[in-house]
Amino acid sequence: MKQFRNFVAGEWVAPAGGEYFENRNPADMSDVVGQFPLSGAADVERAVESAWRGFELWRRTPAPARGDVMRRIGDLMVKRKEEIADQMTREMGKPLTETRGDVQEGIDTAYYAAGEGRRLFGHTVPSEMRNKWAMSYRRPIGVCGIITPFNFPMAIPTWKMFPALLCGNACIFKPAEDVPVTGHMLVEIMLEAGLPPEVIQLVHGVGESVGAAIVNHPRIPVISFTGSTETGRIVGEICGRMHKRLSLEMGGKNAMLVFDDADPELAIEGVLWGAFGTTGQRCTATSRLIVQDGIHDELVSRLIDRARALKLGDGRKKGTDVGPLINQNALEKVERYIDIGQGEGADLMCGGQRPTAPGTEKGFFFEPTIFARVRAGMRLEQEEIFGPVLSVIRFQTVDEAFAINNDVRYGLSSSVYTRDVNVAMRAIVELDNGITYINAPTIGAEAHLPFGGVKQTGNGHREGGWEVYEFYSETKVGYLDFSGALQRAQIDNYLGTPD
Ligand code: UN1
Repeated sequence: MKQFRNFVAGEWVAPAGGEYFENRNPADMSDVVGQFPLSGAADVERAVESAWRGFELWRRTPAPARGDVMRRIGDLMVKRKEEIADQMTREMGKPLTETRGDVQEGIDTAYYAAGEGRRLFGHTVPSEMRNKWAMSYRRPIGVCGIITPFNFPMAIPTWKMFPALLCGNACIFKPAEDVPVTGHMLVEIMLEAGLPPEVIQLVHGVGESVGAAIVNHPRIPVISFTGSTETGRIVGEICGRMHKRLSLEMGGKNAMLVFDDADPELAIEGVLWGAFGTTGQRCTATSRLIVQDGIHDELVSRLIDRARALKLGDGRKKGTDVGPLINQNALEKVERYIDIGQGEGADLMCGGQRPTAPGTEKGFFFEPTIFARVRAGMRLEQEEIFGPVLSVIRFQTVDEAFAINNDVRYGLSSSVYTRDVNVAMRAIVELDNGITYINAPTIGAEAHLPFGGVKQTGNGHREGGWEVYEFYSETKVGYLDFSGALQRAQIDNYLGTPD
């Protein structure tokens, strides 16, 4: 069986403690993908030492040259797209169409970063004084700790690392322990593209040891974390105490609002993709379907038929619509919510159990599940499940629908199906989410726009687009006085002072 290594201090190395964990295929637990380092604080320590050396070199590399490395990374990802998608499906479970999309999101992010190497704009602004200029530019910060989840094994690490690197920082990367192969391939590609070795450090392992060592390390001033709101809160507390710069991307309880005037077929296609794509394991997944009275019964009955017809199975096999959940814990969590929903009096319309179809017995499969007659305020309607479970809620008026959407502690994405432009525009303005889609599902953010949510989904930062470059750099201001005289800001009356 293949034994993988960390990449620390410029070489592929075994973990200091010599321990390994197994990575298995969630669609077939008898398939072992490989053994990966179960690293600890000593490995992180070596990585930090080396990353600061890498930083000293990399920060002096001009941004356009750093951008060239990003472009070559993108080119290599294009070349290896099929191979990466195949291995990603093997370790993570989602169908190949989705893992190809995940790699594509990384490619898009690489090329965006390549272009940013020739922008990375600062400002030149007028000074209060004559013969004086004022300008700002962007400086790198240092070593960034990058802690990523299992559900987008390529896209999310690239969202974080490519902007961090383009800005001139070094990265210590801990991929989720469920998806270490994709992380390994990404680092291989970065090195082949010409990234100086000490600029990237890959430390495999679990959150409790490697993640905690990164977050608590005094010489890692920047942390970017995507994961649960519960873990994010702990990370936030530590980073707050240690004065670290932190970007958090956490839970969601995203809703699709369907109004009576919507095209029902379009809405059904959208909700099937939003709720059951990636087996519901996206922070952007549609977990609430809020439907207006007039269209409710027809929409729900057609939707149930369509959900029942989705084909569960190995994501590497043709015809599979929905793959497995990531692991036993995820499966048990979904099962708990089936009990919770039934206990709260919601109607289980389809799914609600593990499938019995041949080919699903060795993996963490769960049937696409729909609950109807869910009422706002139920736990089923409020809490993130991260699985293929959709709750349907009925509404009468626009105000009521908007209030239900907004009355959760999360605020990542929302989606509205209507032909009424006034309702659509009101939704963009009034829904408390980082992203609102009109006539499209809650998933599918594009790499060149800011991605993130309000309330307990995040902490105010965005990934993607132009905004993420602010997070990974520090603004420095330069004043240049070429008057040859002492000019005093705020003191001299520049309007009335004669030459
Ligand atoms: C996530 O679920 O953490 O918008 C990210 C989307 C994808 C990214 C999801 N582009 O659904």
